[in-house]
Amino acid sequence: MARKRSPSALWLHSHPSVTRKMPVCHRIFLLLCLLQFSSVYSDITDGNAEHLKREHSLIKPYQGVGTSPSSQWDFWGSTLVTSQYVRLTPDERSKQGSIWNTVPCYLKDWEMHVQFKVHGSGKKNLHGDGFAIWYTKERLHSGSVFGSSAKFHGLAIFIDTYPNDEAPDRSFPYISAMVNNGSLPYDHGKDGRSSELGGCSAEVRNKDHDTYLAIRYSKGRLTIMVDVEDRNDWKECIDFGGVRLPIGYYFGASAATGDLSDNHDIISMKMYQLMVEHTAEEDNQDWTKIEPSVSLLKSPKDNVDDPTGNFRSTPLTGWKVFLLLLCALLGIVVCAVVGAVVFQKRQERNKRFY
Ligand SMILES: [Ca+2]
Repeated sequence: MARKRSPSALWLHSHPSVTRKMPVCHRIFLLLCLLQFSSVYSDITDGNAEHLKREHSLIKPYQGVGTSPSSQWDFWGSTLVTSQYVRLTPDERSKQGSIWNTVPCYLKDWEMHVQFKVHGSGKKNLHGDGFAIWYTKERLHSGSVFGSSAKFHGLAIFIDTYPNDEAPDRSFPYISAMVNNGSLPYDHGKDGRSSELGGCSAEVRNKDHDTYLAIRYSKGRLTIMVDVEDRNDWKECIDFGGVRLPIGYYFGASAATGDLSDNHDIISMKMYQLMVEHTAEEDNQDWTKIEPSVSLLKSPKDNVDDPTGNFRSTPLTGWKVFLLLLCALLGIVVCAVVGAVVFQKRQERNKRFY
């Protein structure tokens, strides 16, 4: 029953009601089974082990949320925090709201699981606009992109429920990702199509069951998965290599309504650290100074055999320099030998003429 591509610990965290009802011996058995699964899972994912980071997580009953200096999350605009959900916007026109982690995230490899609920009275396409999950330099900046700032630095995941651009090849709701260094505009009229990394359609509205989104960032690879069909199964939405994001940015969520509206509720945001080994070279970089960017030289599929796509442009390592020098030296030797032979033959020819 464990969620596909989700480790055992996460599953226990996200389904506490299941374990609560079990006798102790069954719980131990389940834990052992899941630990076994976890070790298999670890093998699949290069030894990753996940840990919940509470300082970056938003969990019921949201005790760390508020305006006090010690709070780990604060909020803005129409956001309403209850004991059961964080409502970014109500099902009313022209609302904007957001919630932001006050603690900057210094994890190099992470996975964020978001449980959300988008619901409202609007039928067919008469609802909007959607919500966004952010990992950005800026926090609590109101703006025109799903209730947050348009000129952001970092990563945005948009869960866009309203098709502004009535393109026939795309069905809504549509989930997309965008990486920005503050210079790219988000084109609402085109639903951000020109600046997106990729995306997928997902039926996320008015579901009776729980709906989830997972964002994984590890070694320059951004993967977004959705679980909205009540199958306890992650479905891949976006998988993109060559994504560079710094550490020290903030997680947040925001939503907006316009002429059309919806309730945009966040039930939880759970942040897990991924235990991934980095090379000494990667570790020696100043990760706070990385500029958010995406290498578009390779398609995501090409990056499969190169998990360190993030560091493709780093300086050459020692053995690569040695190989290059060796090649250069061999080239010089070959040229010298050929030159000598040609010179000698010419000399012989000249001697014959005299
Ligand atoms: Ca839209």
